[in-house]
Amino acid sequence: MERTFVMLKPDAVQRRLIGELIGRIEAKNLNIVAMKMMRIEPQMAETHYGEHREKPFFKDLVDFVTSGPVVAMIIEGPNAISVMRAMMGTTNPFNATPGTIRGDFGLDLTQNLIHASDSPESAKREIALFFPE
Ligand code: 3AN
Repeated sequence: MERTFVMLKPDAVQRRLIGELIGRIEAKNLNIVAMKMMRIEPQMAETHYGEHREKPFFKDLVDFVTSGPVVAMIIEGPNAISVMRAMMGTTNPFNATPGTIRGDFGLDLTQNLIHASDSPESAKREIALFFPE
C-alpha cells in the first residue's frame, strides 16, 4: 500500500468537475483516506511549489492555486503514486492522452485541473504540509 497527495485545483472546482474527478479515483478502486475543501494561503502555495520558485511561471502558478478553493486528498492503494500520475496525464494538456484527466478536460498549461505527488518523497512532504497531525 502506498499513499499519495492529490489536489483538485481551483479550475476543477469552478468547472464543477469535483464529482467527475473523485468518481474516477473511486472507480479505480483507490481509497480516499482524507479529504478537505480549503483555500491555500500564498505562503503555503510557495512552499508546496518550492521546486519551481525560479521558474518564469511561478507567480502565475501561485496566483492560480490561491485564486479559489481546492480539494485536498490523501489517496491510498497499491502503487498509488504512479497510478495517480498515469490517471492525471502529462503536465501539458495538449500532449495528454485521451482517457487521462488532463487529456479529457484540460486545455491550459497552468489551469490543468489536478496535482498528484511525483515521488514518495514529494508525497510524504505534501501530505505533511496539507494534513499536519
Ligand atoms: P505536474 O503538475 O504535472 O507534476 P510540474 O510539477 O512540473 O507538473 O509543475 C507544477 C505545475 O506548474 C503544473 N501543474 C502547471 O500548473 C505548472 N507548470 C508547469 N510547467 C509550466 C509551464 N511551462 N508554464 C506554465 N505553467 C507550468
